[in-house]
Amino acid sequence: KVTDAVLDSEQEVFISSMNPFAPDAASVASSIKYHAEFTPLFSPEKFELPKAFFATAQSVRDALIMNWNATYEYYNKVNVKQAYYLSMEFLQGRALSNAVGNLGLNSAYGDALKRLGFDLESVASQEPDPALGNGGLGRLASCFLDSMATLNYPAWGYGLRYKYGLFKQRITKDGQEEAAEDWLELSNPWEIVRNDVSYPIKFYGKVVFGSDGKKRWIGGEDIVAVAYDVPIPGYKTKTTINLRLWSTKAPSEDFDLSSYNSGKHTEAAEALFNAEKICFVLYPGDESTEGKALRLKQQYTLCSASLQDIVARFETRSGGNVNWEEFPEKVAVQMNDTHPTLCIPELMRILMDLKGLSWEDAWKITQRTVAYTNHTVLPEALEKWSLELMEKLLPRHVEIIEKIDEELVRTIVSEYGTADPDLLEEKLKAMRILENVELPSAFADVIVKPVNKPVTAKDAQNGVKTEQEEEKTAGEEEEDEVIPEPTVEPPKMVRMANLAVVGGHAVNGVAEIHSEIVKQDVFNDFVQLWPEKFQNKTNGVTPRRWIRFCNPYLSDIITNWIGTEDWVLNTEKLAELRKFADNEDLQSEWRAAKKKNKLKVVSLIKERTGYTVSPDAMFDIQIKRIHEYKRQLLNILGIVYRYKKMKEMSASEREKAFVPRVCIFGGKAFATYVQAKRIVKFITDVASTINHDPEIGDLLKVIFVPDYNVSVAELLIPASELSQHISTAGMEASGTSNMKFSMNGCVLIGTLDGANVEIREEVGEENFFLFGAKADQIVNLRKERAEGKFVPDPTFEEVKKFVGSGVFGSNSYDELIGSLEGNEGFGRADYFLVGKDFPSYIECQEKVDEAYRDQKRWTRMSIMNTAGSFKFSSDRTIHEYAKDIWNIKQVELP
Ligand code: T68
Repeated sequence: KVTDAVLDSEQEVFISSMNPFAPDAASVASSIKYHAEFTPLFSPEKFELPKAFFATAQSVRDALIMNWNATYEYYNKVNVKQAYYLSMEFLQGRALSNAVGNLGLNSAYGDALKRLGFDLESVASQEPDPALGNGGLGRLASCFLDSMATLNYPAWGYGLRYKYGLFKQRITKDGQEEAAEDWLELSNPWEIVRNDVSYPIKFYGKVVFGSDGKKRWIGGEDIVAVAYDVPIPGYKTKTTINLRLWSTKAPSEDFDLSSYNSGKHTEAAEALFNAEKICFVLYPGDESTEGKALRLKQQYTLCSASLQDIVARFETRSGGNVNWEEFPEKVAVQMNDTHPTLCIPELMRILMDLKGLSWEDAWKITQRTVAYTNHTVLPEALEKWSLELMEKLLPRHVEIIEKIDEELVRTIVSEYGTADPDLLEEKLKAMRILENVELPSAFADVIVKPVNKPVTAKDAQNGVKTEQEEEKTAGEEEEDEVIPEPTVEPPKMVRMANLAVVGGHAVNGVAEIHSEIVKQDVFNDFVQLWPEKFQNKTNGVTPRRWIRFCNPYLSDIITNWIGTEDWVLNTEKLAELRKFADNEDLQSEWRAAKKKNKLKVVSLIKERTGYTVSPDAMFDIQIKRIHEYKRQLLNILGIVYRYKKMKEMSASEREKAFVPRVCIFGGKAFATYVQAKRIVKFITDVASTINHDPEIGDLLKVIFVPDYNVSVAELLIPASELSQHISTAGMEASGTSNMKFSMNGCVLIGTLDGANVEIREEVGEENFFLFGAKADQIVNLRKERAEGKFVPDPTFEEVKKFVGSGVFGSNSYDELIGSLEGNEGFGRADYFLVGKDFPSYIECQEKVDEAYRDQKRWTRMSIMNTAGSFKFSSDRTIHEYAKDIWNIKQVELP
């Protein structure tokens, strides 16, 4: 009889005989050759780079799978509490170097590939960059997975397997163009298709009472979610956790064979297409109703498949002895922003309708299980769904949401009473989950005043704003003249953030200042009710990918000077560099490493843009999504100002006055975000004029690196000397690239926003270039602008005029520059306060030049940044989530 013990011991023998920590180059080479031979993807005669990549990846995957199985088995055996990180985005970046590095197999794989006539770096660069995310939120999720595995936390990621990642960006003479990112074209060597792990997902249909008197959701459209598993190795540990991505397909019986045979091929396959299209793209356009429905289907698929899977695992591990009250002691679900908020009604539905629990029990369990992370305070980014759409697509969930809303109204009424109707009305308006929806009938006569202000037909056509939004943007637009008749009903909406706050046991922001704004502004009314729910968890990034692997030159220097490589796991050790900050030997090694990284970027720029830049100039970088609040426009206008000043000087004056700079931009603009696309176009126009101006030469170059992604960041960040984090104060929740830059010895220029505030505290204010208005001044500044009290600085007027003079081509940039005008013109009257911050930005940039001229001082600043960046490891962040929110313990595999 094969017992568990026999299985365990056999497995252990098997694992240790194939110890992934100790294979030599010869056995690795034979494993690569084996996979090359049996990889059916390429022609058998040739063994070229793409094939070398796939064969190497498959060989690494063997090692991963052993650890991954062992990890899963062990968690099953000890039945630990597990955390599940649900995210619509995981921005993983390439996996090969990361896996080889985490397994400690760099030299084995390096040597093996050398024997086969390749080098590891070129092989690794063959890997397509999986872009299943668009920016900070998705990359954070991936950094978290690395830390969870490294720290031996029992935790998994759940996401969607999009067929096409975030679009590929091309830069043409017209600006940004988007093309499909077919990252799966040659297949994904890291994933394991789990046809044995699939769940039914339902849309539409109706709710009926079953014979037992319980609600049932029946009919509608059925699809199937299939699991694709991606093993996630930790650094120097056997723990290998799982990222489970769902793909969608139609149930096999949905293929209409008789239609197909009668020649109606398209109709026969309609159900197939309908199911598969859910996972076609990340962020399908959602202007149309179909687009909105598709996005909602994506979110529901993630929530439903993941929760069915989690519940099934809980039941299995309970071994026929299920006690639902224990569910929150075995499961923690973290919702990465509001996109997975449907977890709340879905878990309620599963517990009540499928497992027979009462509302009260299901609600207690749900609340204790789920927690929510907020990543934005921008009102337009707080998700809302049309109630009408949701009712059609998810009728049972809407019933549950209505009941949650009703319970919330009960709580609010009992907290605030009815004595002050204005106060009660205000609270209900701010806190209810359902917006523009009458009060539940039980409360119909509690409130005398109508809860929702009627809007005019004209408003409705223009897209109705809530009062909350109206307050936020007050002063930006002239009040619309109120036309009395006819009035229409404002759209009924479901506010996902409110649902997430009500349904979860913890709500966290992602940097100290952001969590304060969340508490004092966005969710202030909820804080008064449940102060204990609100927390801060300052973001972090993995030091493995973001120093150790992307910057081997700097890593070796750090290890030599600190005397150990432990800093990769205990970043506090980086602080020891402080005592060598003025040491001339360290300084010259430090500069040499930076230079080597800059040389790599010189090649990248040549290859991607055709421009030649000097590695001796200062590399000044801003890479992030293109967004008005991130203020790439402030940066480029600063460059325009610098260029104008240069043109007014003689050659020798110019050289004395300015430090040579290569100003590098990278980032994608959302395809329908017109103003962001104008910014891209403007940057590339300015670049083209300046880069071709023979008078300027190497003194100033402007580069827009097309198709920015994780792999490009891994090259640019180590090479950067100055990095820009210049958002309008209060608008960037945290930022995480600021952390990566600081770790890699870049000096930051930035506003007091997001994690900049904490970075500056850690690295020292003398090692950070600060400028701009503070978050608590912004509201007043906007008001002043609106009232016409703002007097723009002459430098700002000068630069706008210069742009208008046509130096950068025939384009007028009216809409772009017009958006910066004070009180009239194109829309938002410099809502992001570019004009207000311009003079202090320019002044600060002069200080940057001055500091850079003194290379000793600059290198000291650079070292102090790396030394002071230790707090920003995602290991620290994950420990905090594990302790304060998930209540999970580290479990080391035997
Ligand atoms: C980012 N948010 C924050 N959102 O902007 C950034 N939003 O400050 C923070 O550091 C980071 O999250 C991690 O906390 C995003 O990246 C999105 O990408 C997004 C996507 C869909 C809808 C709304």
